[in-house]
Amino acid sequence: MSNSPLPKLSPRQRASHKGDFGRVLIVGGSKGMAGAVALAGISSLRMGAGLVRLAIPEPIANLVASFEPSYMTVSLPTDDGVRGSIRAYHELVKEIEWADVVAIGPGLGQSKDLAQLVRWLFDRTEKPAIFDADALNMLSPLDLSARPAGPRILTPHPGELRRLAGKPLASRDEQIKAAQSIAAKLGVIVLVKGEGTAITDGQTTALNTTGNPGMATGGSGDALTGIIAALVGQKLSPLEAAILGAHLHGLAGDLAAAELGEISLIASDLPRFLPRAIQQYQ
Ligand code: NPW
Ligand code: AMP
Ligand code: MG
Repeated sequence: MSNSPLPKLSPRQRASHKGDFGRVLIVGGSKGMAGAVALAGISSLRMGAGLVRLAIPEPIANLVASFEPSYMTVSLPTDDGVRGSIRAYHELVKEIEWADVVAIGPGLGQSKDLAQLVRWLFDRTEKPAIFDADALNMLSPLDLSARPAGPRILTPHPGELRRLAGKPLASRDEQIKAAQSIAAKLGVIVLVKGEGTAITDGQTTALNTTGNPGMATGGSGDALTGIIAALVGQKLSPLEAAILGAHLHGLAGDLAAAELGEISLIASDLPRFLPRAIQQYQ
């Protein structure tokens, strides 16, 4: 394990504009899980993304748009069969062309058609992409025979990692070894969540030191996805983005817990406290 100094974010040039800070596309959301994709989007904006667009299913599009005026939304046809999926695929290709970085998974739900979309995105897009939550479940068990076409960050919690690996991983040590093996074989970054989140590219493994059990609450991980996407959009390498993202996400959680207590901390507190975490880190 190695813990090098934290990656730096360059100060903004006075004449910079939103196009300089990354176009982030987040694909997720489903009926009953509209909040997950919104949390990812808000967190991405708070982490400095220049533009954030959420690609969400038609039936929840207005609801998600109403949560926050600062992100954009595009509604995807629902995947009620092959036809819906093909239309969704075409829509998504257009959006990916627009984006500098894609994140997929928060609140996405699972279906056969969606699984095809996720698989295609993982294998084929050359854009950097973050895979979380249901997107990871739909890649499980992970095929380790071919490397993806672009940079990838996978952010499983231990349950998702177990599904990815396709076998039980009882100890933290086993989890980290499995993550290192996946990272080395596929040339990807794997971030294993939990107390002491581990981030590995297969060669080096960093352990995060921020965060607290108050963050064991629904939606915490969805915020992390948005944060990491924003950092990739601001041109950190995937490994740097995952390391700094985990640090700032945990620090936001620590600042929130100091004010609100671990018991009352909820996921939407994370983007609210993220600005203070960023200021403290800088
Ligand atoms: P067990 O019980 O050990 O067998 P899931 P999720 C395991 C969305 N959300 N250590 C554990 O399995 C997400 O974005 C939406 C060990 C547990 O039963 C996803 O799209 C929200 N095991 C979707 O919900 C807020 C662990 O996995 C199972 C573990 C499902 O995501 C909530 C649960 O994991 C949520 O984020 C650990 N640390 N953690 C919203 N507001 O819209 C989990 N497990 O089945 O992958 O469910 O993580 O809730
Ligand atoms: P998820 O399960 O996807 O919602 O992700 C939960 C997030 O909260 C991850 O970033 C975890 O690292 C963090 N988290 C959950 N429990 C703890 C804990 N006990 N200590 C530190 N961080 C935690
Ligand atoms: Mg999660």
